Amino acid sequence: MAETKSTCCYCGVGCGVVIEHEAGRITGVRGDPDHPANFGRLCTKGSTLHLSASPETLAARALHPELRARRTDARTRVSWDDALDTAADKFAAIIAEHGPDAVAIYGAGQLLTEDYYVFNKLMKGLIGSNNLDTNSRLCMSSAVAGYKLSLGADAPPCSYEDIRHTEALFISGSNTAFAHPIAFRRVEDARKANPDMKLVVIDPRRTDTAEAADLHLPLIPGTDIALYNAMLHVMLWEGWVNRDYIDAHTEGFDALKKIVREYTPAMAASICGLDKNAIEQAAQIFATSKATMSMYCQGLNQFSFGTHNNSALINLHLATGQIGRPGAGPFSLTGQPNAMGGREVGGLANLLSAHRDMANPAHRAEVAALWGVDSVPATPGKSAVELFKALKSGEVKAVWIACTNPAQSMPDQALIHDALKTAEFVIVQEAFGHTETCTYADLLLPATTWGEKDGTVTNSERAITRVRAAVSAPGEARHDWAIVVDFARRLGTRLGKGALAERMFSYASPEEIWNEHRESTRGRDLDITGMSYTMLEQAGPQQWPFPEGASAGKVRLYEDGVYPTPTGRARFVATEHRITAESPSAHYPLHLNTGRLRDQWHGMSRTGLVARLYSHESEPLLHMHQDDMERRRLADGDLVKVKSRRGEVVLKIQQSATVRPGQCFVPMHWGGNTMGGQGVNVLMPSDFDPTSKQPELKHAAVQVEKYTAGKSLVLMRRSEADADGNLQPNPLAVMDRLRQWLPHFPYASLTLAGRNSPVVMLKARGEELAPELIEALDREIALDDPTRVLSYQDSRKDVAKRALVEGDSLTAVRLAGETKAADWLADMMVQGHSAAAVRQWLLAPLTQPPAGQAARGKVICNCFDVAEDDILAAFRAGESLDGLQARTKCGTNCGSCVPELKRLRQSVSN
Ligand SMILES: Nc1nc2c(c(=O)[nH]1)N[C@H]1C(S)=C(S)[C@@H](COP(=O)(O)OP(=O)(O)OC[C@H]3O[C@@H](n4cnc5c(=O)[nH]c(N)nc54)[C@H](O)[C@@H]3O)O[C@H]1N2
Ligand SMILES: Nc1nc2c(c(=O)[nH]1)N[C@H]1C(S)=C(S)[C@@H](COP(=O)(O)OP(=O)(O)OC[C@H]3O[C@@H](n4cnc5c(=O)[nH]c(N)nc54)[C@H](O)[C@@H]3O)O[C@H]1N2
Ligand code: SF4
Ligand SMILES: [Mo]
Repeated sequence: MAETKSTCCYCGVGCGVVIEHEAGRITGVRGDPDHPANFGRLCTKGSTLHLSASPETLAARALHPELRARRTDARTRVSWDDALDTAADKFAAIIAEHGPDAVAIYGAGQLLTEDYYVFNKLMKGLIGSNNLDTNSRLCMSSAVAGYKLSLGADAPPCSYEDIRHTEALFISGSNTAFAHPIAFRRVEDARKANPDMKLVVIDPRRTDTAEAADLHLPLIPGTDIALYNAMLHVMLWEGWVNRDYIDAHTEGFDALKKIVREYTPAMAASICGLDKNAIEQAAQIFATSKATMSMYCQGLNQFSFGTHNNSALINLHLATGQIGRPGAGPFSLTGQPNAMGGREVGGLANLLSAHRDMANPAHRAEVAALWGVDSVPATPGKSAVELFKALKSGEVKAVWIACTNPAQSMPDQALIHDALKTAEFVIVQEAFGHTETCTYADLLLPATTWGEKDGTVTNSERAITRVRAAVSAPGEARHDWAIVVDFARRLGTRLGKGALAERMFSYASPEEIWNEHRESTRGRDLDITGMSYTMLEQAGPQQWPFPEGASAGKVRLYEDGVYPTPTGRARFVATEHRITAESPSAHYPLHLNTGRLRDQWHGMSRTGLVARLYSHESEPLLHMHQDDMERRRLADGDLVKVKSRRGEVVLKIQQSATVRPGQCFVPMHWGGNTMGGQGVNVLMPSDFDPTSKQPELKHAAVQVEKYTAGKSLVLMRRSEADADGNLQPNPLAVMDRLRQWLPHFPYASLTLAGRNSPVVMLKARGEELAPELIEALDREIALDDPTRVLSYQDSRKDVAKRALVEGDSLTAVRLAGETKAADWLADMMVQGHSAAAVRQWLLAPLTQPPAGQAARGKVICNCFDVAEDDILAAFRAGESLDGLQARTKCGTNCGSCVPELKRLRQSVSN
């Protein structure tokens, strides 16, 4: 067995991993004990990375270039030469006829810095347009704009180490326990070491993060600015602001002071739906603790006033001098593993390389000189939402989408699907071939991914880490940077800039690209000229800035109180409360909030391949408060139609104490590949912040009503490992086949269950279930041979069951009509109960699970497979948390479920 050190490809914590591999196959993964982001720890997602690269996942990979000859044709396999020649021909023709702004690139914060760098250089340097945007627009652009507006540069001033030094931690709009779990492990450690440390959580939901807090402020969505302004009001009134700091290091305080005069705690309490005392208490903790730090994420960024959400919070740090010291400062948590790297190379439609300013002619000249071109364009390109609107209107004709899945993740999905249908030419560069966006690819380019790639990423705390390949590329997949370089040379020839393109894209390795990027940072705030690949390999990750001659990177910024603004002073921003793009109305009475699940990553192209990652929340669910459910006569597990002004989805409802009455929550992960319709993002508005252009993905006004139309259908197929350890049938191939049928149903949910012998599960509801439809679906899961299957049918009672028994195992089941026993049956299959145990049930008119038997419920501890029902039963029987952990080991490995275990323990003692 060999080992290769690399970085986790999920969140911006940026944990180091050791990839174990043998004979060209990834066999295991563990945390890198030497990596400063995680010191050996990994969360549920990181610790299952090897399962997302197991042999059967090849069925989900894009392995060969595929091209559609005409818009109406199916794609066929082509050579790389044909693929890239066609792409270059198309781009060149469109540029010749309509100009460089008629093409665009839409990338991602999951590309490596080297990939990003060449994409950016291709668009802004060779093609001569700024139409390069990325999914960071949906993610970090308000944080970027907020930092620049308030502090002068896009640089998070803190480090993870500050968590240990802080006396008061404000977590706002971040469910750190789920979304940055290893950072949250540090918060837990810090509180253990310092029991006086205060944790204040600002989130409309009572998340596991909020549950852990000393003070939780469950504000009405979109009201953060009112809250922070009121906190400043209290600080002024009580004399808690730091006058010396304000005078010495900031500007603009008086204008803000005038505004916050209006924001009395009473006024904010009514805007935010909070208790006035809680606002005063929060202000006191923030201002009077020795070191206050805030960590924040999408709950601030994803609003049409996201930039001011960020600045309003930073205002508090400036007013109290809680910045530039150990344990103090505004720490924006980065979402994706390399959104930071993207920001460094200038990978957005309004940014230039190395934090240069597009509007500044001197900066543009510097970049042009670095790249050896005459000039780079001055007008910002189209940001994400604008880009898809322009594709729809025909203003932009061709788009190259890489490493992101906009047909799932963008708001207003109807617009996105229309845009992709209308576009003249769509290139999708993807590692996995089954995403919603791949459906629209005229040209599909297979890319390598985690475990196969080589380069660097930067995490939330400005630390640059190496990403390394453990195995070679599968099929004909190629590295993202290499595809770009190959394309750029071909395009150059067609644009009559062949020699220039050869010069600009002469790289033979990612290191050569990185060295050029490094040079671009010389003298800038993020100067990394003191680093090298060799250093990163030998000494491990390094934080920027790290200029040539320095002996180490900077742990903390602005310690001297000097800011990268023209005056050297940080700026107070005059922030005012604004209303969300949509307000609840009589017709759409509920606030809809969206966010992350603990064990899934975005559109699930990778986590969705790993059965156990569904066990924490097994299907698309709308979380709603009991009062709102009662008012609508809804019971747990009912189907509901959720409707906004743009679209609707049908999914199951789950009663939840985490949301307040009047609000509901849906995880952002479910797209048209895992549910009926176009996924949850059909509901969300595409209104965006005027400065950051980040859309309001955290809020829509919706109505919710019970959905009863049609008849239910459930299909389940179990897989088992054969003698060689290969799953038969390959569950991912089964899923792929079933996926084709999702559009037939208003309600559908396609998921995996179990662990080592996974079960593919399709739940659906259709207007009518035509016998031909059921027959066709039966065929997909081997239920079509009447001599091999057990059947029971009673059409009067609306019961139809069919099952396949292989050996002693129940391996496939289809229920039509009454499907109440589906979860129990799935459990029986997952746990490998013998077919005999359910034979009698199958062959009788029974529709409910047998008395006393029910589905096992959600799995809390993924490492040791411990379910909620068992945990609650143990607590009710008087077992302590320590006792439970000693007996079942739950929560003792990755620790991701510890906050939830504590919450369950608490719920039983209450
Ligand atoms: N498990 C998992 N982890 C991930 C990811 C993933 O897909 N899965 N994705 C990564 C990425 S790219 C990102 S950007 C991060 C996102 O990380 P987070 O931003 O922490 O995650 P979210 O769940 O999107 O949203 C955070 C919280 O914002 C709250 N919120 C909603 N409205 C408001 C509001 O008006 N004010 C305040 N104060 N809070 C509000 C929501 O209730 C939610 O709990 O996660 C990263 N980590
Ligand atoms: N409602 C709602 N919507 C949201 C959000 C929300 O909170 N609420 N959050 C938003 C945020 S913060 C984000 S970051 C976005 C994320 O949205 P997306 O960017 O669409 O998310 P992913 O599913 O991670 O897409 C990455 C794609 O790249 C592919 N891939 C993986 N590795 C590689 C590689 O090495 N090369 C290439 N070429 N492809 C690769 C993956 O298979 C996957 O399909 O979603 C946004 N959408
Ligand atoms: S916290 Fe989890 S998902 Fe994020 S980098 Fe670490 S292991 Fe990966
Ligand atoms: Mo993100």
